[in-house]
Amino acid sequence: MNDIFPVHGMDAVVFAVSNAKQAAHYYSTAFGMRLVAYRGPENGSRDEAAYVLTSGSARFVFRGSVRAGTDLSRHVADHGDGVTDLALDVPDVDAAYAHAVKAGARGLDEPYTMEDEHGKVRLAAIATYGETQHTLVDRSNYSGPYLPGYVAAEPLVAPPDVKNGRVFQAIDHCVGNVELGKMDEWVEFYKRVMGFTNMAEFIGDDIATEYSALMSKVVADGSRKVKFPLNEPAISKKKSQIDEYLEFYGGPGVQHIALATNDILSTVDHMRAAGVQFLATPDSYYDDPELRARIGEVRVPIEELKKRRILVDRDEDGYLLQIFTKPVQDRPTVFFELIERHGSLGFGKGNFKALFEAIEREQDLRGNL
Ligand code: TYF
Ligand code: FE
Repeated sequence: MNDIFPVHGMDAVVFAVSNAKQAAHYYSTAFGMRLVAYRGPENGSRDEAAYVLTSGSARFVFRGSVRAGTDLSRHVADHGDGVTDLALDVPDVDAAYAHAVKAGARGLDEPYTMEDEHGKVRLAAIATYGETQHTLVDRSNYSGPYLPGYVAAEPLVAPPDVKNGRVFQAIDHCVGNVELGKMDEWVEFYKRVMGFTNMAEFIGDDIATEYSALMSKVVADGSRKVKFPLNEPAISKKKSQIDEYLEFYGGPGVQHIALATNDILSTVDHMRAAGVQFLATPDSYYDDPELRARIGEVRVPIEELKKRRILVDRDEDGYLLQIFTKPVQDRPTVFFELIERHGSLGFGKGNFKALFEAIEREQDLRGNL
C-alpha cells in the first residue's frame, strides 16, 4: 500500500539506567524477561554495560554507564532512570529517514550500517520529544542476538512459572508526556513525519477539567501496530500528574509502556509475588452497579478482578482488562501498564476517572498537591 512511512512494529525500548546490572535482574525476575544479549567492558564496550531482554515480541535494552563523565551518566543524572529510545522496526531505513527529515524531523544519525559475522543491520535516528529518540532499524539481514558489538547471553533466572512461560507477550503502546500546549504539535509531528493518524480515543477539555488534569491524543501507524498516546498537563485544582512527571523527569519523556498479556491474572500474580506494586482501585469501583451493567460478561468472575485490582472497560468493539504499576524507580516518572484486549482497540476510557483518582492518591502521599 502507499504508506509513506511503513513500520513493522517496535524494535526495542531502550532505557538509560543508573545500574543496568540490577535493572536486568529486576526485569528478569519481576517481569519474567529473558536476557539474550550483553555488551560491556569485557567485550570491548569501554563506557557502558548494556543488557538486552525479551518477552515474546517485546525487547527492552538497559544501558548503564561504567564511568563518570559520559553522556549516558549525564542523562541519568538529569532524568533518573528513563527511556531514551523508542526504536522502530522499518522495512527501509533510508527511505524512512529521508522522508522524516524532509518532513521536518531533526536527524540525529544519518543512515549507517553495522556489520559482523551474523550479517548487517541498517540504522538511522531522529529526535522526538524531550531527549527521546526514534532509532529506525532494519535487521532483516541480521541473525545475531541484537546488534553488532553485543554477545549472546544466557537467561539470568529460571523461566517464570506462568502459563505458556511468559509474563507478557508484546508492547501494546508507548506514552509520551509533553509540555503544556505542546500535545497538538507532537500529534502533528507524528502525522507529518511518520504518516501516523489519530485514533478515536482522546482526553479533551471536558474530562481534563473534571478530573484527569491532562489532555491526551493517540497516534498510530497505518497497521495500528505502533500506538503512541501523547499527554500534556491541563489546568486544574490539583497539580497535574503530567506536571509532576515533567518536574521530576526534568522535561518531556516516556511516561508509560503498556505490555500486552493474554492472561492478566497470572501476569499480575507473578509480578505482585515478585514485589511489583500496582495502583489500587477501591472496592466501590467493582461494586458500582452501573459499571457492572456496562461491562457485562467478561472471561473471569469480577471477584477475580476485584481481588487483584484489575480494571475493565468495554466499547463497541469488545472489552479490555488493564492495571497500572506504581512508578518503577525512585522518581515519580516511568510506570507500566498491563493490558489484555478482547476486541477493544481503546485505552480504557471508562477507567480514566478511577485511574486518575488512584494516581492522585499517590501524588498526595508524595506531597504534590
Ligand atoms: O494510555 C492510555 O491512554 C491509558 C490511560 O497519565 C492513561 O493507559 C492516560 C494517561 C495517564 C495514565 C493512563
Ligand atoms: Fe496506556
